[in-house]
Amino acid sequence: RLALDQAAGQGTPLYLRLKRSIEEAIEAGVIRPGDALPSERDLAAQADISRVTVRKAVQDLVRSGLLVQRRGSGTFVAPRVDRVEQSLSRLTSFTEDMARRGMTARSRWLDQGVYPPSPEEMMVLGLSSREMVARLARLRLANDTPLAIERASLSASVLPRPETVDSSLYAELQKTGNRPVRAVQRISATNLGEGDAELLGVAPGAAGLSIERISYLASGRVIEFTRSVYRGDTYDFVAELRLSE
Ligand code: 16G
Repeated sequence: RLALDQAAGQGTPLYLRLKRSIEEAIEAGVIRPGDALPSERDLAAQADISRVTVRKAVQDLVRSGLLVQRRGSGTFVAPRVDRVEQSLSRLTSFTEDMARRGMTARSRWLDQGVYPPSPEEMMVLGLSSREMVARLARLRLANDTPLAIERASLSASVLPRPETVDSSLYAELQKTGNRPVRAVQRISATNLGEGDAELLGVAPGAAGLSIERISYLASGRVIEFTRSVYRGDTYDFVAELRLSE
């Protein structure tokens, strides 16, 4: 049961007082990350205020990222994630990175198909307009927490049936001797658009890291072109720097 915050002065607007009590309930662990919030109607009845006031408080908390709304299923306390530290000097796969931390990598597939290449894919992967490209787009989760959206493109000659990749792309490439041995990665700041934010369970406009990876085989041939967005609130990329001789 949520009551209006009593500590706040009587002059404090009702929606701010409700907001404060929801924040306190989360801080105190009364409602935990992942828990559903009572419905707008129930909250209004419990606190004896109007639904408009409840909506305003809830919207504010969604905007600040403390609550998340999932279309059709309601409002939830945003999952809390410890920050993950990722080395920038080793060429590893998401599955390996998570396993090393004792977490299970999971994927929700968004696309697994073969398409005619875009001009950019032709250029980066060195494809002609007659060749095809395999695209693998997925939401990547650690245990059950979404961390990133990855959109990979590979020549379809290397991966003719992308729908057969079920958990690890690099493990699949390894089988055919096509696992990359070198990659160039570009990281830039971004604000998450509505669609990506919803998939990642954060507020629209939240900070993200946009990452482009181009991976190479030992022969120098480009094998993978991947564009990803990582949640800015969960990832730290770490690199070791040395004084050059
Ligand atoms: C990493 C790579 C991604 C690669 C994936 C393979 C970054 C930014 N991206 O997430 O380019 O496709 O690993 O992981 O590090 P998988 O073998 O688990 O599918």
